[in-house]
Amino acid sequence: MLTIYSDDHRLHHGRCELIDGELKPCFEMPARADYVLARVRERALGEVHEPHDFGRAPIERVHALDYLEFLEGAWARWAQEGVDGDLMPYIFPTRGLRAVRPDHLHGQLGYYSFDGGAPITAGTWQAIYSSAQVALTGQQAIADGAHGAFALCRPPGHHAAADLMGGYCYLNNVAIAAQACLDQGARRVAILDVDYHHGNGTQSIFYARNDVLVTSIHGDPRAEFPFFLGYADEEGEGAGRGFNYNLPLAAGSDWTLYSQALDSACQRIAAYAPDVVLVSLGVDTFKEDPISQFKLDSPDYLRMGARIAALGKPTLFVMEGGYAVEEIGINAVNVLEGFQGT
Ligand code: OKP
Ligand code: ZN
Repeated sequence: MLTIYSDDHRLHHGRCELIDGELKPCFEMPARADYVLARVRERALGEVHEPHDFGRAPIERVHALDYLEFLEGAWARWAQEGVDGDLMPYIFPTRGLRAVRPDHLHGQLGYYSFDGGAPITAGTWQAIYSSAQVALTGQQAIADGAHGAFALCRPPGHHAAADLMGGYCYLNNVAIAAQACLDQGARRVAILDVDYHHGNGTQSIFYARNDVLVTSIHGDPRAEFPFFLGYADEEGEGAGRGFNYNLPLAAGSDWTLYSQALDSACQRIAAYAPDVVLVSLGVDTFKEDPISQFKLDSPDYLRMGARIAALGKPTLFVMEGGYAVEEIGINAVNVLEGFQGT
């Protein structure tokens, strides 16, 4: 299977995130992609290609122009203020405040964020732009006839909405790839999000649409980030009613429980009869993931890949989460090898 990878991910290296009242090193770090790429090579999964540059147009199909302009220009504005730290929001237009777009950098930062977990650094724009191009290049491989491809995206994307960053995400790579499939003639696209966290951004982007089925298995938002979306009763709206399928699971869920949810998601996807399947591949469901509460073990990821393969559809895997454990390489590549049956 072809892997798409860009070294540009290194240009995004946030210094810290707020954890338990302390600023600690970001879990979403460059080493994550290194682990995964090293495992791709160790297992000789296939060729590793640089992304093509498809420009901004396919990104603009998903994200608001003002949001993109803000992301691209934020660091230069911040640097003018002569401050040393990463750019992080500290106020948000929540209940009782107005969702206006102020002039001040920090007002706009809060306007375009849903949490404080997506720091902007000097290289963030280039890294997120390239991460989206990685997804688009994987999409092109599928459109050109590959049965499977792996977009080794970093930063991840599934929490990013049309004009909101958060949860380590800025541009929604899988949504950008899904839209590109449609723009090139696909009629129905299915997204299967197996990251431990609910993909609130992906859900929100396609919530009122029936040309993208969004299915997600994740930690129950009553007890897990992102808390404010991802419940089972969110089924889509308007034309999109019935085209969003959430499968929240309790903390401590192991493969026995997980595989039942995966079966349900795959049955829903099969009934949709999509032209293509896009997998938001987070491996933070691993039992030793430092920020997550599921109990999947490494061999379970082979089974996950095999179950996805049983759909029999062209499939693009888009890297999402999985944190600070060397096993993220083993687990991510196990899904791909399970898919290939190798
Ligand atoms: C991104 B992805 C703060 C914890 C915040 C954010 C998790 C983002 C996960 N103490 N956690 O879905 O893997
Ligand atoms: Zn996650």
